[in-house]
Amino acid sequence: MFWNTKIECMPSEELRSLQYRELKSLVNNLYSFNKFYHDRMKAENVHPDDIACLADISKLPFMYKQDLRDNYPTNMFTASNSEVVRYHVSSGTTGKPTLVGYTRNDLGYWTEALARSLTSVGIGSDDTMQVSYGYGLFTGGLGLHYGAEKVGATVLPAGTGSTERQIELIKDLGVTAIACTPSYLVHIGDVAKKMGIDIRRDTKLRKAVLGAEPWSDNMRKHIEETMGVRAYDIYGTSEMAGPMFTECEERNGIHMAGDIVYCEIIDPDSGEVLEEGQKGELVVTMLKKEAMPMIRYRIKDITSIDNEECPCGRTSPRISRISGRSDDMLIIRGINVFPSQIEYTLLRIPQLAGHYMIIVTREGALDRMVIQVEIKEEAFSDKIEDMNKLRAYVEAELKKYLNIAAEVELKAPGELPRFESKAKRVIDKRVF
Ligand code: DLL
Repeated sequence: MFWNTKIECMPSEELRSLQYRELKSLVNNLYSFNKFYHDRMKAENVHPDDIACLADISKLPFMYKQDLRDNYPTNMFTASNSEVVRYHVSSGTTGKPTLVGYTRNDLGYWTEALARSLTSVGIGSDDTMQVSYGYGLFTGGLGLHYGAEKVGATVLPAGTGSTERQIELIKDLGVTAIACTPSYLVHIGDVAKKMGIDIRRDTKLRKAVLGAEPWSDNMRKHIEETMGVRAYDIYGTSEMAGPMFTECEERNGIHMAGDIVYCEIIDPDSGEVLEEGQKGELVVTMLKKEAMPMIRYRIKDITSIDNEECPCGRTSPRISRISGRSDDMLIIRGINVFPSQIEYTLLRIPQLAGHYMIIVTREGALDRMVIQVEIKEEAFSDKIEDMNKLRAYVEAELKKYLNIAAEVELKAPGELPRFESKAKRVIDKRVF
């Protein structure tokens, strides 16, 4: 099912020439009318005339989150206050927040992107969709709300929190689809079980649109097997607009609508553009943004790109699931490891539940990593030797697949923190 067949299935050649035209006019406009972009291009000795084909985009300078911070709140805006109709604010972990502004058209194509995405996973007017992302400054709630309304779904704006009430609503209102973080859905599953509600048997919930944090294929399997819900990955960042793009039914990568965004993958160290299929840092150019343009914005998420037409018929490039952020990568005694790889390895082990924490400390010159992970109710045993055996097995698996020595602490069901919005599973206490 397509929302906008003409664009979604546009022949690749045509799509690329559309992208080039959009890029060219964007660069011309910004060079002429925007001080930030003009100065940045001048400093790098690039002129709009140097952009003679799509690949020439690599001549343009990168943009960084720091640019948004330095120009906080509105110095990078290219629309006047009377044209801006919405703000969202991303809190971030350090420094000033970043402010994102939207014109009416910006809200329009954001919603269009979500309408295409939801349609591609089979969510439409027959669905009742519970939006359990945060509403407010975070983009998740309002973004999915508008997208779901656009496709005609009945929207339940649940937001985060009051989990028991959310579960009652899922049951009472016949909710068929939910949008939330993967970690929150796992929590919903656990709480439902405690309430004596079997999501698969007692509710109509069948689809979940999960994102805003990295999650692994094994987390997907865990969710699908325990709850009977088909889970789809949704991706986006507040600088792009918010949540925007999902996998289709094929689930072989996230479709990055080519008329809205142009994606590149670069080597994080050298900044060189990498070949299709190679893993690196995602760089996006938003082709339609009005209030706050983004050219070659370095998101820092690690992924790869696939330009092959998808069996679903869509021609937009696809990115592989995000393996983490380049700045979230842990270096433990010289070995690079992403938290999502740890998750993947843990959730291969059937006795373990989807709740874990990674704690890194430094003792003397040595890094120490402790992984706390909950055991499933049915796998929990009072016998110390059983638990020791399982612990040793988990440690050996981590060593085998990731080549890291980690100490594992097994936790009883319910012992570790639960997250309603983005999970914060890594505590790195090292001082660099
Ligand atoms: O998290 C937007 C969003 C809301 C996406 C709801 C999906 C669903 P930010 O708060 O700006 O925006 O955070 C963006 O979150 O750079 C990634 O590191 C991470 N992220 C978002 N979606 C995924 C995903 C929203 N599907 C940052 N897989 C991004 C992995 C994700 N990481």
